[in-house]
Order: sequence, then C-alpha cells, then structure tokens
Amino acid sequence: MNQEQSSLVLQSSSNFSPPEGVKLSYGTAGFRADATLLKSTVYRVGILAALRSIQTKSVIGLMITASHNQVSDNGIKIADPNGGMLSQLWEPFADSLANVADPFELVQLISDFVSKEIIPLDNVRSAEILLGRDTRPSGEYLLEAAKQGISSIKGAIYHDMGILTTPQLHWMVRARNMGMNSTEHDYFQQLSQSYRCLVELIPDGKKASKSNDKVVVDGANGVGGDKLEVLRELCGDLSIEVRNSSKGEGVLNKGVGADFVQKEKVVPSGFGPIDVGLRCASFDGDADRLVYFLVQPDSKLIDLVDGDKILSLFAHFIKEQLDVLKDNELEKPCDPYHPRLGIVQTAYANGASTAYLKNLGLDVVLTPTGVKYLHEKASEYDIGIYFEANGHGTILFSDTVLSWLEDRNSELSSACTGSEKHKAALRLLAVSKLINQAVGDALSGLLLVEAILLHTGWSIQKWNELYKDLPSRQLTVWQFALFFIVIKVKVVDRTAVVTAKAETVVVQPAGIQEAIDTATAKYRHGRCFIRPSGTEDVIRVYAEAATQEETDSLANSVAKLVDQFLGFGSSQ
Ligand code: 16G
Ligand code: MG
Repeated sequence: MNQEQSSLVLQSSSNFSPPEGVKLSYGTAGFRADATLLKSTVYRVGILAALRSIQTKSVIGLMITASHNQVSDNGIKIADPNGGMLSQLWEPFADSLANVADPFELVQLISDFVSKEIIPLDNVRSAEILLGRDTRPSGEYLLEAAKQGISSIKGAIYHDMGILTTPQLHWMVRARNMGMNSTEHDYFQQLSQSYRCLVELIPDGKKASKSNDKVVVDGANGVGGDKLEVLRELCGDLSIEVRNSSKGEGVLNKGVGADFVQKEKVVPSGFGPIDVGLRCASFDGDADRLVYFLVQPDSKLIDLVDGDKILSLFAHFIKEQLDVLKDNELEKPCDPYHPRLGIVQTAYANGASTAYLKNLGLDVVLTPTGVKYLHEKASEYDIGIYFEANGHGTILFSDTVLSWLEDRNSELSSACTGSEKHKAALRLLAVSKLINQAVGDALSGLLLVEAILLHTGWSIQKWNELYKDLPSRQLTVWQFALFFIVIKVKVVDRTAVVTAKAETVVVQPAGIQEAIDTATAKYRHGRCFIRPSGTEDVIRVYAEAATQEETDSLANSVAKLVDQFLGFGSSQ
C-alpha cells in the first residue's frame, strides 16, 4: 500500500475509534451489536467492501441492518459479486479489521492483507459499492460511516440505494454484475411480471378457484411491509392487506415479525379475533424471512406454517412440474438430461417435514445453520431448494437447467403450444425469475406461495395439513433460566461447544453427546441437539418428541446437561 493510500486511511480512521473493551465478531451473517458500538466497524467494513470490489472487479453490496433484532441494535452484511454472502475466506480478515485498536496497526493489517491477496490497489479503475439500509434510525449515521470507509480507498465509489430490504440489495448486486437491469424498479417489475405470468399459467379447470381470499401480512414494523405495498399495485388482482408497516406507531420487531411469531407461536401485535381462519404471513425486520400462520380461535395462539412448510409447498410444486416435463409420451427418447432436484435443510427442520420430503422421493441433505451454508449446498443441484425453519430460503436454478428449460420451451411452443408440458416449462422459467436467486426473500417468497396456492386451489389449512409437525421446543440458556427459575445462567464461552455433522453431534466438550443421547433415548420419537449461536453469546437447545410435554422435558434435561458440562456458573 503506497504512502498516499496509507495516509488516507490513517486520516479518516481517526474519526472512527473502535469502542474500548468490546470484541465484535463477524458471526453467521455479518456484524451485529448495539448500534452505538458500530460506527468504527461499519467504517472498516466500508474499506473491506472497497478491497473486495477491487479484487473481484465487481460490484459489492453493503447492507446496514440487524434483521429481527431489537431496534436499538444494528449491523452490517456484505453481498459478494454473485449476490450471495461474503466469501468465507474473507471472514477472518473482517474479524481482525473490526477489532484492531490502533490506527497504525489498522493500516498495517490492511497493507498485509492487500499484499497477501495481491489486490491491485495502485491501479484501481473502479471499485463500486451499492449501499442499502433498513428503517432503523441509527442506519443514517452508520451509512455515513460506511461511505467514509469506502472513500478512504482511492478510486472506490458508492451508490446510496436508500432504504431497502436486504434481499433487494443482494438482488441488485447480482443483477449489476450480470449486466442486467438492476434498479429497484427493475426488481419490482421482474417479480410482478413473473408472478402474473405464473397466474396466467394456472390449469384451466382450476381458474374458478382463483378468487382466493386475501393474505394479511405483518411487516414487523419494518421495511418489508412498505415494499410489499408497492409490489401489490403491480400484481394484478392479488389481494394483500399490509399491517405493521414502518409508517405505523409500532416499534420495529417488537411483538411482531417472523422471528417473534416463529419462536413465540403467538399472534403478532395488530392481529386478533378478526383474523381467525385467514391466511396470515409475517416478515422479519429486513424481509429476508417469511412465515405464514393461522390465528387460532382463542385469537392469541397461532398455528405456525413455517419455513419447512413453505419448502414443502415449493418442493411439491417444482417436482410436479418436472414430472410433467419428464412424462414419456412426447419425450425425445434420446434426451439424456434429467435435472437433479435437491432439498437443503438444517437440523432445525421439523422431523415430519424431512420425512414428508423423503417420501416424495426427494434428495434431502442437512447443513449447519446460516444461509451461506445452505445456499452453497443448494447451488450444487440443477434445482436446489433450501429453507431454514425460521423462514429464510429460496430456490436456485443452475445455468444448465435454465438453458434446458429454454430449449424445451422453444421445442414445445412449436410442437404443442399450450400443452401441460409446455406450461410446465414456462412455469419453471417463471419461478426462476420470481424467486430471488441471490438470497432468501420474503417478498418473492410470498408471491410464489400465493401463486402456488392458486395453482393447487389449496387453502392455508389444506397446505398446513401436508404433514403434522412433531412437537418441538427451542431453548436458549436464558429460557432455561426462566423454566427452572434458577435465576441466572450465564454463558462463559459459547465456543466451548464444537459440533459436527451439520450441528447434529457435539464433539466438544467430551462426553456431552453421550449424555444427550442417553437423555434422548428416554423419549418416544426423541431428537435433540445443541449448538453455539452464531449471533449471540448463548448455547441453543432444540428438541422434538412425541408430545409437547415430553419435548419440553427433553429440552429442559439437555439444557441442564449444558449447564453441568460447561460449568456455566448458575447463580441465584
Ligand atoms: C442469522 C442467519 C440465519 C440463521 C440465524 C441463526 C443469515 C443471513 N442469517 O440470522 O440464517 O438462522 O442467524 O441464529 O445467514 P443463531 O446462530 O443465533 O441461532
Ligand atoms: Mg433477516
């Protein structure tokens, strides 16, 4: 790094001293903390984004959001050139960059990294960063910090895209790097056009049931509801009622949103008796998660239709279209290509969903928690569908399958236009445009669910009956404390827990897995695992069993084991 560049960084970094005594970690999906601690981190991530853009000769995205966290938190996520998460190879650099205290050490760290990665800093033609933020008030000053970080690398420029959902920004980065139209307007056009195209392709006999009732959407008092209102206007006769948009009185993610609904299994604020029996959905604070739910007759509890159910609906639909296309009647006997359809879940997937998907004859694999793992695995298939139970997921189409579908479409449109086979090819092409190829997206996910429900003629109740969830329970050490009124149980070091086999087995501390196995064996249909959170200093426990009582008992006994093995000094 030359003298001029070093002084630029030295000078601007003096305005962004890191908070004393705080160690920030890149975590599963970027930095997240109380917003007041993040100015220097965001500034430094601005530098990282500029370096990444120079090295990859591509546009990079920076999204300022703390997703479903409370409004006083904030965070920053980095979108790589393909629109996905930052390459894991750069995560250690991100960690060091965020935590180095001294400005001269900061310059040295950057300089060493630039040399090691052979980043041509002296010859920068263009480094370009797209910036987005959610509705958090702290986003404004953090955005400024990001801009200053980017500007401290010579030749790097940014475009402030304004308030966006996280998936919109990822979509724009991907589109920009593919040379496609990439504005927010283009995003809305692509989603609404492909939605309308899918609705046009509803089989004739089912058109009568098209007047499906409305869907009521909880926008978590965040950005997602606002964007959905724009999208709704472009989607023809799709009836959507948006509640909890950012324009209302409610506080972001407080008693609302996909994370709240999924974890607490109670109705979000703004929903009640009038919604019993209606199809309802919730986004999280940055609209990269989607769950559906039904308000129970008591108008307090809900039946959750989670990410696993959305995955199952998508898998069912995609498989159906592929089966129609495979049907031998008009098949060219010599077509050797059979697209591989793969399903990717995590250990949190309800056991009943995995059994359902396997029963459909599908290939189901598990990865650790976190989009970067699921996305990577799903991209190994021709069509890879991934979802976390918490509602984050999408469907990836390989280039090979897309060109195969285009070919099938041209052949069929001349040989038998309008046939079910032709429509199946067109439907799959429309899905590939509707569903966000960069990252899970509540807006595009919602449109696809709505389109598939129209196709199948299913109500949400019927969809929910695809399989019956096994009772499950998630605990963190905090909940453990509440359950037993043990008062306070504090995690000393979550990294003491090391897992393997997609987080289904604990390899450290020694002996705990055997103890978990012994506890689990006592319960009918028992399944239980523990894992260190990637976003908070806690250990999470997940359990399933035949009844809710047994499930709770299993989860609690394993939470006790965590306490015993890790010596998390419980105190009165
Ligand atoms: C992050 C992840 C999400 C994961 C969650 C787990 C992304 C974009 N987001 O929100 O996929 O489910 O962390 O949180 O990767 P935990 O590690 O605290 O349980
Ligand atoms: Mg989110």
